[in-house]
This record gives sequence, C-alpha cells and structure tokens, in this order.
Amino acid sequence: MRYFLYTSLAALLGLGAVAMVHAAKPAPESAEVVKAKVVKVDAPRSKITLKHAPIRSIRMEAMTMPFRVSDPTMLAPLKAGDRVTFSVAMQDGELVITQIKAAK
Ligand SMILES: [Cu+2]
Repeated sequence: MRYFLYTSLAALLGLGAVAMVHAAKPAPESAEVVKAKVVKVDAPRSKITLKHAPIRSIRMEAMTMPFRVSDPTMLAPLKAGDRVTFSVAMQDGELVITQIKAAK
C-alpha cells in the first residue's frame, strides 16, 4: 500500500513536471527568436549575411552565414553592424528568415 502511494505521488509529480515543460515551450506557431549581428545586406537578391547565435530549434551552432528572407522589404531598415533578432523557417527545403528586426 505504501509503495502504491509513493508511486502514485511520483506519477503525479512527473505529470506536473511534464505539464510545466510544455507550458514553458513556445507554441508551435511561434518560432524561436535568435540574436545576430548583420554582416552584409544584399537586398536585390533578398539575402542577408548574419553572424548568428545558436539556433536551438534546428541544432545550428553559432556562425556567420547568408540567409534568404521571405520578403525583401524586411531588409530596408537594416545595415551592416546592426544588432538584430530574427526567426527562421524551412520553406521548400530552404532555410528562410521569416522575421527580422533591430534588437532593443
Ligand atoms: Cu548558421
């Protein structure tokens, strides 16, 4: 009986921990926001080169690399040296920036 009580308690605590982990995770539709520094802007090609922090959701380490942006008008306010935050998504098998803005 005692064993049963302990295992029930453990199960309840375990469920609570799982619920908390789920609550802490962003909803699937809200993408991870990543910090970066702008290295180069190539608006005519809808490209921007970023020195970015690790992107945990896709297990990418910190590095400098070019990205395509889903909408080139996102690049208008940006220039080399700016600190930004951005999110990426896979679109047609390619990693694309879906939002990017100056960091506060
Ligand atoms: Cu990268």
